[in-house]
Amino acid sequence: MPHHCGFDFKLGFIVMMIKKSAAFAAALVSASVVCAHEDAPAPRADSHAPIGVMADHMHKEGEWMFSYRYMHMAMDGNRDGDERLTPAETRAAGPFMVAPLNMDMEMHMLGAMYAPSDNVTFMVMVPYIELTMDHETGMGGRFTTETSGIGDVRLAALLPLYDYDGGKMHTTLAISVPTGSIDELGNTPMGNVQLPYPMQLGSGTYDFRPGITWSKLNDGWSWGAQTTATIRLGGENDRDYRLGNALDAQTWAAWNPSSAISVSGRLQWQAWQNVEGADPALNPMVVPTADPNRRAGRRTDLHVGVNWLSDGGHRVALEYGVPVQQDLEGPQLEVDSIATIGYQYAF
Ligand SMILES: [Cu+2]
Repeated sequence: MPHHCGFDFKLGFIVMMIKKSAAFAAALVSASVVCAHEDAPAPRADSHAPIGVMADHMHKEGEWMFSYRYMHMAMDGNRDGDERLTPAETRAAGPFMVAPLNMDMEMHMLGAMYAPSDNVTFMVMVPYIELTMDHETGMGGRFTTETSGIGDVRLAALLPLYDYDGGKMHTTLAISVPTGSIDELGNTPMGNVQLPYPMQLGSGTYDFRPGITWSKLNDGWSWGAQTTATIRLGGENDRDYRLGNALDAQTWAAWNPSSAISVSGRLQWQAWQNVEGADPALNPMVVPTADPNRRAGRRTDLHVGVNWLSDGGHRVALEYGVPVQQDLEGPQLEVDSIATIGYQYAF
């Protein structure tokens, strides 16, 4: 009997050791999986910025990421400076024959990221844009113009500047390629004519978009900040104009009650200049959107968002924002809301 017990004990011990080493092996495997991911030591929903932020993170060597975003910006009513204008006041400001009433901007954006090494992450973003604008003439007639198609494709390299103890900084060097059409026509009371600047799908110029991003993961929460410039390269585009340069600065904070969910707040400030030159096919006396000197503005938006991270590198995120300040060299249509939904898969 004692012998039997000893034998049982030995067998039990061996089984226990096998179980332990299996657990140890499993721990090693999961540790190496975690180490291979960009979010070492453990994946967190807030290791990516709110979904409205682009080029916010780098990847580790050999990692890929594919993403899809749907963005909707709703613009309703006109504004000059920070004063709201009725359609009649908008026409009187020129005077113009036509006032824009509202505009919907929808964008489907496909993105890919790949890191050939820890020292560079490449990114490509391809937008598909759908624009709709409603107008009112001085006689009270209404009409709608619509355009859709591929926008300007963006190519970027993200380069690390700093990575220590959850704090990271990288620079983004991006070029926007003029793949979007600037020859979009639409049916108006004046016939099938060239549409004004905000209804075109691209800039018509190569644009340099340098940026810097900071982020810091803390226990249970994180923050980040990013600033990006848009600099139109070369001279005018094929239609004898160039869109204004732009500057963007933003900061966000995210709270994660669990590693799978984070809730964020984000404040974004943007400023952009007027159009230089002019499309000779556009008459600025007709509608304010055709006037190159009524395009500039500054705006601050406040966004709230949610990121959800599942096992296997799938992320789903939502963000919704409204302007808290808007100053336009108008009359110009004012922004009322910005909504973004996105899906990201990293492996
Ligand atoms: Cu990524």
